[in-house]
Amino acid sequence: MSDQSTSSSSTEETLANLLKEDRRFEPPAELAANANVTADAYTRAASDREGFWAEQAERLTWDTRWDRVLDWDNPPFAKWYVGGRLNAAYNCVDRHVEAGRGDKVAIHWVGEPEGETRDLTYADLQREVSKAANALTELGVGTGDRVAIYMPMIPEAIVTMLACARLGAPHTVVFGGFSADALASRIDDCQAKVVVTADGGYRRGTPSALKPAVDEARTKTDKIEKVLVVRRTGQDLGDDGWDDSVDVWWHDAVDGASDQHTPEAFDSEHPLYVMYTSGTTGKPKGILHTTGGYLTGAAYTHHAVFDLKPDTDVYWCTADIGWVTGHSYIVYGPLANGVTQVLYEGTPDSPEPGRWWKIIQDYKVTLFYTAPTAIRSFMKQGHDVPDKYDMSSLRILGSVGEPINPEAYVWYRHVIGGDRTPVVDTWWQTETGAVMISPLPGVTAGKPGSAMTAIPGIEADVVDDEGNPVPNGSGGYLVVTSPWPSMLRTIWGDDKRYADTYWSRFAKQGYYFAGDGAKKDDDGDIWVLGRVDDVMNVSGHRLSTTEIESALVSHPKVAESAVVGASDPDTGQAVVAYVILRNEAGDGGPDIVKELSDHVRTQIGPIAKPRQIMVVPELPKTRSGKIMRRLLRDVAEGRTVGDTQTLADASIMDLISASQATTT
Ligand code: 6R9
Repeated sequence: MSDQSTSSSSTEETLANLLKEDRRFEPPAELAANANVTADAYTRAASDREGFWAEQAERLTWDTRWDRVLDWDNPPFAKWYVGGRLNAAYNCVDRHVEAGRGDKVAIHWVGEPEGETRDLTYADLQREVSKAANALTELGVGTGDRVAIYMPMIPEAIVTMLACARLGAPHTVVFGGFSADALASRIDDCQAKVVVTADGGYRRGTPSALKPAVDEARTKTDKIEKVLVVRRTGQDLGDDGWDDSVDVWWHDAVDGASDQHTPEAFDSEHPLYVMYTSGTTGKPKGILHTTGGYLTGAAYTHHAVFDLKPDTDVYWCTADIGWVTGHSYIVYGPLANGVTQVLYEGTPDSPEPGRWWKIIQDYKVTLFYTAPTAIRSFMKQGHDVPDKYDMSSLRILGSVGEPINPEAYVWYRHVIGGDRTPVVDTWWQTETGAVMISPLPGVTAGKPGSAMTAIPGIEADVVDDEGNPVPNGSGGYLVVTSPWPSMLRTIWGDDKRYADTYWSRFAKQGYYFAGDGAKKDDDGDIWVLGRVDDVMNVSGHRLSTTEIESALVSHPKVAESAVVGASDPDTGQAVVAYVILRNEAGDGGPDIVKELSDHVRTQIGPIAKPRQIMVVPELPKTRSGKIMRRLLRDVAEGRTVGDTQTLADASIMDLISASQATTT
């Protein structure tokens, strides 16, 4: 157990450490010699960006070609491939069958219970997607209708997403770990009329129910007309667990449906999906992606960043389809590129710690994409476990979701990649739709901890408060300086919030503000430092402080709360909550911490559960009443409390620091 993950207690320290980092990893010669994308792509894209993106769109099969690459006449509302028409599902499935690759495996599905596997070829996928599209039509889903998907990692989840895309019915996938409340609010916001779910899924060896959360969501929103249910675990749904007027079994509706379905071509700007993500205010934002530009971005980046060779590579992305990474890099990018990929249902260490490495060995995975939080948890187990497996098939490793610490990067490359494999640290967001900043595996000499530079076709920079580019060696805000095909088009139903959130900060320059802080090193390479707003990143998942605060305040004993993200060696950041109890609640009782923690769990989901809850007498506020989270973060991370000058009452921090010892 010599390998240890490192975490620094403050941004300053992190920066200082990062800048001492001088290890470099050159691309392997053979990879460089055969790379899909070479260094000249940067200059080609910079000299004619729209021409470059027109070339990338040729990766797709269009029913009608576009007549204009980009319409940016009314910023920040973009239209890409104007006039073009295509069907996303046709591009991900049918065209591969038509090209004679119907027998190629699209998905090697691995269930969590050992020995339970299923392979789907592209021809299988075409039949399944057609059947599901026909069944959804029967249930009343038409073009433009929204469908919510709340499913475990089973092939039917991908089939449903593609069936929706085939019908032009935007899907909204809600992570299976989210609660009934979170599900209901998302369904309400985008007015989804059909929900596709399963009785449950396997987590750590036991069936974990999903359907009851949909039933509960139906008591909180009246939008749901039909619920289509896959029988996955066969668990008992209970006496009240089925409503014949609403619930329909997948095996009744889909299995018997016709496997013939003609895909219709939709406008390039037709909505493809809405994905909810945390914002700085309480309500999650429904990020809207459309068809032509998004699919172009997903397919191109998957080809470029993973150097994908569809005839020989076996790809595996461990993300859940409930997050954007699952959308762009399990479903749309890889399938548009005709890849063979692994889809794994369960937890990384079930039933044994080496489960992932065994899957890599068994399926001879060549391209592997995961998150720093997973890498850090494996580091803790040491290298003995992965050392037992033959992972010599691997040729490129990817990382996404949060900054990867240099030690985790080096461990990943060394222990998992046998020192052969480039590590691509890919920076992007739900909003960007596809990878924006990343090394190119055949071009870039990687620096552990740096996402390096914007990929060809993308223009990003680090700017100061005024929007001026910072010189090398300085930090600032990460911005994207020109529109890109897979950019979000708006926030569902709220154009104003879209413009305000992303485009008002640097309105003068017309830059997209990502909400992340970053640093340019002496070579001009980019090091992403994390969020500058009140959004936390826990295990690579974005959570808003306000959302958790609202959940806490909805508890009858809580008067006020403040939530901060504190650095955590395992999860990157962890949720730390400070609460003031209502007078009538007294000291809250002996179980107050557990009570509140369970409350957050049911309101939002287990992922939002605070690591620590502190009952405090007061919260640090400025004279204008703004909570000074910076000071609370100091306490949570065990630092000396910083500058308290602007506090209305400076003695409050002593009270809070004293409370810490008693209530964690
Ligand atoms: C794809 C995804 C986006 C936020 C983003 C940033 C953080 C993602 C990163 C990274 C440093 C990387 N982030 N990748 N930070 N290095 N390689 O994660 O989307 O869930 O929307 O989160 O995640 O803070 O702003 P999303």
